[in-house]
Amino acid sequence: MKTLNDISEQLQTGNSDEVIRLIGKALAEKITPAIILNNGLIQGMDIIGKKFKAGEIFIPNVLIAARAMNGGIEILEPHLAAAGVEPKGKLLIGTVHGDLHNIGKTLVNIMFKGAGFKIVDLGVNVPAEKFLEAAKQEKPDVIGLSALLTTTMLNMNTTVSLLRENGINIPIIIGGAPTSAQYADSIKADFWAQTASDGVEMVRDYLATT
Ligand code: B12
Repeated sequence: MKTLNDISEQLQTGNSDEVIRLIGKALAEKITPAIILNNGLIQGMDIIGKKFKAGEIFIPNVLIAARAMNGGIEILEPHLAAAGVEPKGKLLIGTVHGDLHNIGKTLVNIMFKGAGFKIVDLGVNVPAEKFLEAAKQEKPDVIGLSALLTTTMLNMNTTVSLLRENGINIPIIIGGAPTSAQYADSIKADFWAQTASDGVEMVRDYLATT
């Protein structure tokens, strides 16, 4: 549908004003909010994720597309709520204790939000206890841990152990430059993703089969 394609394209170029105008147009054309979200905004963000993964575009492109996505979601949110559209899942995420890097985590949030997830972001330098408390309170579908330092990545181990010892069996995905699939296995995290888009694909596939 033309208006939905236009939304996807304008999102990819980061044209927030056009995205917002086109959402209004789509609503006036009686396209449902869920279709606007899935076939316009999320579709556009999916393409951005794939291009980023392929190295065809870079972080600034992702960030401007994300800004347009956020603007679009803001306009669409009341219509989605009124139509009773449920988020695809909830991601609880944070950068582990001792670590202040947040750019990678922000990209992970953007990609998950783009895939229709609700995000609960605990920020940076997050102690294991805070993850535990939030996991109990928020009951997310997946928990994401980020670390960029070889020293702080050890705190992923502490966090996973504390969550498991306290009976939290929610799937955990870890990521960040020094981490690896082997490391994820060794600390009994459920998933490891090299990039934000890989993470979305893994979690989406996993939740679709449960
Ligand atoms: C920017 C940066 C900083 C900024 C952070 C600003 C911010 N707001 O985030 C500042 C200046 C604060 C900083 C500080 C430090 N930094 Co620094 N920093 C970097 C740098 C240049 C870029 C990191 C980055 O943002 N990359 C871009 C993002 C998009 O990539 P990413 O984080 O890897 O995330 C991607 C994936 O890994 C994945 N991902 C990440 N997290 C997660 C989580 C999940 C769940 C999933 C699924 C995926 C995922 O998805 C992302 C997108 O695909 C790197 C070098 C580098 N090239 O990586 C050094 C680097 C990480 N820093 C380093 C160091 C040593 C430090 C300091 C200790 C320096 C110092 N002596 O003070 C401090 C530590 C501060 C602290 N306690 O955390 C070292 C780490 C070495 C090591 N292996 O331990 C690096 C590698 C530089 C180097 N070569 O020495 N740093």
